[in-house]
Amino acid sequence: MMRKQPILVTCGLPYTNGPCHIGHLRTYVPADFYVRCLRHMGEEVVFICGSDNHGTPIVVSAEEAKISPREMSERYHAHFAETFGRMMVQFDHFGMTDDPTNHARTRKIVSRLIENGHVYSRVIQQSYCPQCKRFLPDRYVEGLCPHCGTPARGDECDQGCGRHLEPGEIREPVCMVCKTKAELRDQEHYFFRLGEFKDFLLGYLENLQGTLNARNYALGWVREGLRDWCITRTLDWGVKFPGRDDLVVYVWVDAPIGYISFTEEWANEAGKDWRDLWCGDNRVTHFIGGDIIYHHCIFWPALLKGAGYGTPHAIVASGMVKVDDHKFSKSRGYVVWTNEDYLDRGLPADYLRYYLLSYTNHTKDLNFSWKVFSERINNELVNTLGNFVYRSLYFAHREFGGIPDIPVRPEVLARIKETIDSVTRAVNQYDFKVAVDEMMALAAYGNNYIQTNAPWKLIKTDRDSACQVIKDCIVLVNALALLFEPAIPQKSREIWDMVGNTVPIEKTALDSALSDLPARPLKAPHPVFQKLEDSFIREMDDLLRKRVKEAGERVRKTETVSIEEFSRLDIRTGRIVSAEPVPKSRKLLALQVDIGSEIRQVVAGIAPFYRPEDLVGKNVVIVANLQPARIFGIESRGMILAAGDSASLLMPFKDVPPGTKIR
Ligand code: B3M
Ligand code: ZN
Repeated sequence: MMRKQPILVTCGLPYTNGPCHIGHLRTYVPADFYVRCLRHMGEEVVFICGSDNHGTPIVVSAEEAKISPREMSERYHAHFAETFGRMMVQFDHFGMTDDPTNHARTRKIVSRLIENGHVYSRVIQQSYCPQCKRFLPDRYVEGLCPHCGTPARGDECDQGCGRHLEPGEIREPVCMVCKTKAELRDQEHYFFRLGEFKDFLLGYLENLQGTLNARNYALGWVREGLRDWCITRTLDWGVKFPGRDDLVVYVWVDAPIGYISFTEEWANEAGKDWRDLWCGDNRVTHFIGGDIIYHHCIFWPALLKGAGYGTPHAIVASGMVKVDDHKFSKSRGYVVWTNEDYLDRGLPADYLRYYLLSYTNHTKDLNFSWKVFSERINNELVNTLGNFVYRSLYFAHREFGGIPDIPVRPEVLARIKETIDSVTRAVNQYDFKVAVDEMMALAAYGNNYIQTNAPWKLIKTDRDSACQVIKDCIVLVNALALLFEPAIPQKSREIWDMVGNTVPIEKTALDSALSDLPARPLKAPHPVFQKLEDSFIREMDDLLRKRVKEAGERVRKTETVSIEEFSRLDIRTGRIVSAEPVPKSRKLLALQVDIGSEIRQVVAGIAPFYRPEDLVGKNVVIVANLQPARIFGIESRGMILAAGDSASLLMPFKDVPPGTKIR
């Protein structure tokens, strides 16, 4: 029989311009879980990742920090390598896209694309800042999405429809650095004939393995039609475009090529050939975030195909992260930092791994809240799994000095086999939640088994039966350690050691949990899982809330509105014709206001501060096109402007007729 190739698993490459957060972990933890599962299932797996060092986000951050992009990249590269280690996400190699291997591989692939006729040059109009005197690639420019009108950055409508934007497409471009209105200037750029790959992609995507969201989104986009893709940028930082020292390739060209380069680097170290993993009918499996499906399912396979390389076997795309039910956002404070907020506070990596894996299915949105986090950990890891493990081991040690000498009951092994089978099935379908839930269901079975058989009572009347129950429980504990290892590697290993195993847990096949355990003495066990205290969780929750509040204040201070946005407000002067208290309300007055074109009814919360008769005849300022609202059953169509807690009414300095526009 021909040996199958090793499976190559990769994770999307983190940009080296900011620290690791829960959004990163949403993809890396499941990938690491998958790799560990496959290894227990007897597969040979190579697990590769690296940092993404190019592109404007890094140049912009480096400029702000007054260091070179390379320095910035090395700093965050080291940070990610260390943080992944702390989270037990263990890559076989973690490279850098700015290292020589990737420069060489990228230039080779791009040259091959040129030779094969897939690249052409064209003069296009690109945003240029007359103030900074430079072209504005990607994140250097901000404006409005040409598709949906949402504020967007140069290469991506990240707040709106999520579409990739080509150079020159963004509307109302503004320089991100100095906020000057950008001009359009001619410049020669290179394009990849993506449109020619339509039929190839339709066929490829039909057979693409992985999660359905990746395949289906990509198929939809390909059917909508593909435009040629600009693959150069006017920038110093990056991989030089072959033959043009003034241009670099777009970061989304050399970043995925990093997957190949890092495999090369790993292979050189390990004495292997990278081609065995990439060529022909490969088993390359990319784990990515749901926001970069386009890049991985369309650009990337087309590039590989055009350059004569094998194409990926599977794309596994995760759902996005929410924090406290809000869209994940660093600038708005809805973020959990892996080190600062979590690991540095002494929280176990395994707890967060468990939460990330079991909260929801891999392709759905995952919500993080400290409250739900602590409930899940306390109920499941501490009370179900932890309790069962500790009670079993404690009893075995106290009554029998270790694993008792009696064969395990066959129905217990059969129950373990059921779990192994369903876990295997779920993992093969990238259904990591189902896999982890099956594991926890076995722990619940164990808990129930020990509870109903109550060996602590049984021992007084029937020592042999108690011995049997305890033996069964220890076999279950051992199986649980092995099964749970991919999810909670550190805790599992502690349990594994307490059961007296000497073979390393990572090197043990899942099927070994189907055999009985030999009798052996055990040391006294200790509880492996510690409960999360309410007071601690409240503290974490307060911290998050405080951060969101501060971020809100910061955003309000720095957020600007354009003159166009401002002019959408119809603000004008008005003269109060009458004022009446609103029945049953202590705060409200119903005002009739002459706004020039008509008399408007406006409800205002100013009753505590003014006597109605003092208001009549006064000139005020009103927002006339506010959406109408019903307040205490009375229609209010507009808003009177007032300052501060005592509602000091804004009034025109000089007398002007009602309806005068405020500008
Ligand atoms: N550096 C990060 C992202 O957009 C980006 C991934 C590259 S994967 C080749 O999620
Ligand atoms: Zn858009």
